[in-house]
Amino acid sequence: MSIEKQLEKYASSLYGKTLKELTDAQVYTVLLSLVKELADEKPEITGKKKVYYFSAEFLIGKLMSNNLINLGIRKEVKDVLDKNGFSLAEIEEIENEPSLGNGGLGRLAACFLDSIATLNLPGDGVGLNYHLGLFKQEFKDNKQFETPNPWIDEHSWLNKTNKSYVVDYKDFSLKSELYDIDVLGYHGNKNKLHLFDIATVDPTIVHDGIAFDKENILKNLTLFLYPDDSDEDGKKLRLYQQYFMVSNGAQMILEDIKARKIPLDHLDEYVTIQINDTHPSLVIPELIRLLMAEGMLQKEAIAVVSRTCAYTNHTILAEALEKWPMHYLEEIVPHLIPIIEALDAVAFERSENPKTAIIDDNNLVHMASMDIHFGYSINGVAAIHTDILKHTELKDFYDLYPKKFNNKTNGITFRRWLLSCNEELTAFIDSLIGEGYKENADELEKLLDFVNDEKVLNSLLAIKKQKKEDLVSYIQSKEGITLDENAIFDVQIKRLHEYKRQQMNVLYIIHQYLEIKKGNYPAHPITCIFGAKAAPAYILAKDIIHTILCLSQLINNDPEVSKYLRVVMVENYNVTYAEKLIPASDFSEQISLASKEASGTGNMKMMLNGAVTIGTDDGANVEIHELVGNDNIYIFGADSDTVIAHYEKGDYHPRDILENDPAVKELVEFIISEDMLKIGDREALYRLHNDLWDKDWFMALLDVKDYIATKEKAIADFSDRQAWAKKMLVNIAKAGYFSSDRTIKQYNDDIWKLK
Ligand code: TH1
Repeated sequence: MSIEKQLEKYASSLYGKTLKELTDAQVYTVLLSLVKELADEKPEITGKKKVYYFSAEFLIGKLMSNNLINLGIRKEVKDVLDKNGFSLAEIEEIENEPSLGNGGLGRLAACFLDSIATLNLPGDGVGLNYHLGLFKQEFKDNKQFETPNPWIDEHSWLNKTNKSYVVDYKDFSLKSELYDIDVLGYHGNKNKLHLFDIATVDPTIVHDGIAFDKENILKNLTLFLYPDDSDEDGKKLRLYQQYFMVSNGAQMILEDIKARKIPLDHLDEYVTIQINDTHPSLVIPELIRLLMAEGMLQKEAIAVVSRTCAYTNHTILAEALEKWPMHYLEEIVPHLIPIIEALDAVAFERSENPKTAIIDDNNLVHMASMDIHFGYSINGVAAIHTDILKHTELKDFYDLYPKKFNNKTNGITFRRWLLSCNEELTAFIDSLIGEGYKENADELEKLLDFVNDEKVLNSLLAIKKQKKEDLVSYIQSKEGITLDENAIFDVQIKRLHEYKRQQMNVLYIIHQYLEIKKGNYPAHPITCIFGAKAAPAYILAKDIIHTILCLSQLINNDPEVSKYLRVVMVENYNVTYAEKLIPASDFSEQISLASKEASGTGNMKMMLNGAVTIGTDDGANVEIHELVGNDNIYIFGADSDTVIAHYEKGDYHPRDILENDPAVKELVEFIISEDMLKIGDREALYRLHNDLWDKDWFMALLDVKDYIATKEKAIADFSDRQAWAKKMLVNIAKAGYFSSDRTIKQYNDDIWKLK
C-alpha cells in the first residue's frame, strides 16, 4: 500500500475523515500510528552477543523526523502532506520532546543508540522513565525558575511491555513496569530503549515549581532526572533511582540469558554492559549478587561480571565522580554491602595504594574505582581526555591496568544533526558529492574539491543565511525577540557550568559593549546567543544566567549599542532548540578551561553545519583543530599542561590579574556597575563579581584577553565572505570523523566485539 493510502486508512479509522479534513494534531496522530506500525513490522536486530548501554540519561529528542528518515519515507510523507495542504515541519513541531536527559552525556547515549541500530548491531539502552524529566526552565525577573516538564501523553513513543521485576530495598520492595521505545536504524532494523518505571509514581505530589516530598519513594522514584541532591534525602533518592535502574536491567539480562539456556558462567560471551559514567555503576555488585543467588560462587561471579562490564568516563571534575557514603548503602541496599566489601578486599589485594581503594578512609564507596577494578575496559571520550585520565587523574589505575585503558572519541549521528535538522545543506551536499557520505561519513572530504569554487561557496553562504532566517522567525515566535540574520550569530549552547566559562563570554560582551559606548564599533554586527540550563541548586551557575539576562536587557534596549551587539538567552534550551540553533550558527563557542571538557559534542554538530569554532585546545576541539588546521579554527588560551600545573602548584590567583590589569578589572567591575544594579539582583551580581576576584576556579581571567583578541580577529575575518565560506566548507568536509557510526565501530571492534 502506498504511504498515501496508509495515511488515509488511519485518517478514516481514527477520525472517520479523509486526510485533508484533519487538524494538524490529528495528522500527527495518524503519522504516529503509521510509523509505529512500520516500526512494529521491522525485525529486531539479533545476534549471539548484545550490548546493553546503561545510562541515567537518554536525551533522544523528538523522534518523528528521525524515524521517518531512518524508515526511508520522509520525502514521500512530506509530499503527501504537501499535497493535502499540510507542512511536515509544522506537524513535527507538535510532538513533545521527551525530557530524559540533561546534556552531552545523554545526547551521546541517544546518538549511540541510533548508530548501533544503523550498523545492525544488537544493542539496547537501559534507563528510567522520568515522568517530569529534568525540568522546564522559565525566566522571570532575569532569573531561572524550574517547573516540571511532563512529556508523556497518549501520543508518546513509549510502548508498555509486560515485563516486570521486583527490586528489593532494605524496608520494602518495588515492582517495576517496563516501557520500550523502538530505535530504528538508518535503512535498517531495530533495537530497543528500555525505560523502567513504577505504577505508583505520582506527579501530583510536586508543588511550588519542582519541590516534592523526597522521602516518598513510592510516589517520587521516577518523577525527575537528577532530583535536587543538595540535602541528604535528595542524595538518597538518587541512590534509590540508580539501584532501581541497574537491578531491573540486570534482572532483564539474566532472564533473557536463562531463556536462551546459556550457562551463566558464559554470560560475557553473550552480553556486554557499557556503564555510561558512574550513575549505573551499582550494576557491578548487583549482577554479582544475582549470579550468586543463582548458585554461583562469589569468586566466579566477580570474574564473570569483570568480563562483562565496561566503563566510560566522561569527566575529570571531582564533584561528578560519585562517592556513596557506606551508611546510605546500609540504609537503602544493605544486601550489596558484603559484595562491595569483597570487591574492596580484592582491590586491596591487587594494590595497597589508597588512591585505588574502593572504600576510602571516610567510608565512601568510589563508584569509578569499582568500575575500573571490575570492568574490562575503561575509556575516555576524546584523545586529550583519555591522556589526562591515563597520566594524571587515573594515573595510579593506569599503572595497575594499562591494557584496560582506551580512547573512544565521541561522535554524533548525522541523521539528526545534518539530514534532519538541515535539509537544505543535505540536499546541497547530495548535489555535489552524491549520497555515499550518508553511509560512509568520510566521503564528506570530497567537498574539498570545491574549496575554490565561487559558486559553491556562495551557495553555502546562502544556505547559512536561510537557516539564520529560519532561526530568526523561531526565536521571534518563542522569545518575542527580533534578530537580524545579517549579524554574526555567535552561539554558546551547553549546560551552564563554570568550567564551560559562559562567564568569560559575559566578559567579552561587556568588553564589546564598553567599546561601542566609546565609539569603537566591531567590524561586523554580532549577536551573542546562549542556551543553557543551570542545575537548580548550582547558585553560581544561576548567577551567570542572571548576568547574561541583565546584560541582554541593558544592551537590547540601548539603540546605540544594539545596532552592533545583541544578546539573547533562549528559554528552555533543549534538543529541539539545538536543531534550530546549530544550522544557523556562524561562531561555535567552545571555550572551556583546557583539560576540563572531556569531549564536547556540540562542537562537532556546529562544525558539521558550517560553523567555525572559537575554542580552547580542549576535549574534541583538539581533534577538530588537527583536522581543519590553523586557518579554519580560532584557538586561544592556556593549554591543558599549563592549566594542570596551575592546579598542582595552587598558584592561580585572579586578584593578581585584576590588580595589575585595569582593562580586565574594568570588565569585572562592570558586573556591579550602576547600569547593572539598576536592572539586576544585587546579591547575585555581587556573588559572581566576588567569585571572579577571589576564586575564579576555572580561570576565566587567565584567558579572557586572548579570547577577546581572538574573537575580534574572527569578526574581522567574517567580513571576507568568500574566505569565510572556505572555512565553512573545510569544517563540513572534515566533520566525517565525528560521525557516531565511526565511534560505534570502534567501540565494537575494541570493546564489545559483536558480530
Ligand atoms: C559530558 C561531558 O561534560 C562532555 O564533555 C562530553 O562530551 C559528554 O559528557 C559526552 O561524553 C558529561 N555530562 C555529565 C553529566 C553528569 C555527570 C558527568 C558528566 S560528563 C551528570
